[in-house]
Amino acid sequence: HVHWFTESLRAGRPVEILDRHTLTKTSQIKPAEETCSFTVPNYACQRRTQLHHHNPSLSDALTLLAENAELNEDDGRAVAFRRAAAVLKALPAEVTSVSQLKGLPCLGEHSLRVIKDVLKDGSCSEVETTKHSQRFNALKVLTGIFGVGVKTADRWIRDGIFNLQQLRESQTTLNRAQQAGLDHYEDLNQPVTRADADSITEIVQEAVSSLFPGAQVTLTGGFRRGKMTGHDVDFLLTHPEEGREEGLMDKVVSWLDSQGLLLYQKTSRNSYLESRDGPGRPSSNMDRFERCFAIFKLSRGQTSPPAGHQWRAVRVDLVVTPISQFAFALLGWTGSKLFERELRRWAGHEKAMSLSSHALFDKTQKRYLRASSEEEIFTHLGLSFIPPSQRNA
Ligand code: DCT
Ligand code: MG
Repeated sequence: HVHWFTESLRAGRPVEILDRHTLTKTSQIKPAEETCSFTVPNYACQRRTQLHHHNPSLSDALTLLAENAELNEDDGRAVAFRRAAAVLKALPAEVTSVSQLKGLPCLGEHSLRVIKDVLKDGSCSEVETTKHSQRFNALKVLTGIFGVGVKTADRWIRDGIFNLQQLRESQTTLNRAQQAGLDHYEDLNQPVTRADADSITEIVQEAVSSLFPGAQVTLTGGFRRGKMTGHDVDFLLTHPEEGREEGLMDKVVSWLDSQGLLLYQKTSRNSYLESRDGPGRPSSNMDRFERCFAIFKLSRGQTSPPAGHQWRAVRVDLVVTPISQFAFALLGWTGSKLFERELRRWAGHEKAMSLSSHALFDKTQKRYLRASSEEEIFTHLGLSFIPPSQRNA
């Protein structure tokens, strides 16, 4: 066919299987060096990003530098690396040469240098040095303790504490969360499996439907995006009748506790009030979110604990939302973190709107835009709907 096609062209014979559109496109293809082989929209929320993509070695290198920047509280640099990694995750094929990246958004000089090194040598010296640095590893171990943030970890390092043993031997006072985090460190740093997430969903579902008939449990976070493992399990609880969700958290947490299922829990009455916290006029909507950070005790039968153990600890987040805010909470809690950040940036910069896990406010019209599904929120934002499995930016 190809032979017949080229011969026909050479002979000036009409080639009927190609329409004019196709011919025009073919004739406009430039040599590989001059053209940008890939095109990608600017914002991660305009792109489809699958869990599995074509450039893991490049995105891993950039993600490690992002992580290091986060651990050193350099937010600007962290976001720049995260955005660069996300662009690579969205490409339809493996990158083999930096020239293919010309014209792509979010790839700064620094990120391009890292990409060039990895393409050339299979690794990047800055990444390797970081990966083996004492500070990076100490920050990772210490912030890996539930309840410990970068500020605390940094203070401990300055006091000469670089690992768990040194922390245990020191006289450092720990709060209740940190003590639980240290007690269950090994378990909490083992990936939570999809099977664990399903067992916990069953437990929470059972508790909710027996205590609050009609109330709904939705698995969010990474598992909703199709991840097979996670660092925790995230749930949204709601009731189809506005206001009926009140009191749900206390009852569910008390029940879980009475069953011996909680190793730790802290519930915060996260009182979001549109009238007070919102960017616009007061509204009649006076709802609040409640959140519970918990550590579940999953027994054998509910999970596969480590050899010789009867149970394992798993981090679980429970969030209660009124039904009027459910779609916003669902969108906000599904992630990924970068996808969420990009949604908010898009809303603010491109649409003069303000998006949160509670609401969407249109600054031009000076009013809240209501939505009862994620699809409606994407429509309000002028974006094509991206399903959860493609929000893995
Ligand atoms: N989230 C966010 N911004 C944050 C923290 C969280 O937008 N600073 C949202 C996005 C994801 C969701 O909350 C749940 O958070 P995590 O559990 O930290 O993320 P995850 O994607 O579920 O990751 P993992 O699979 O490791 O639990
Ligand atoms: Mg999660």
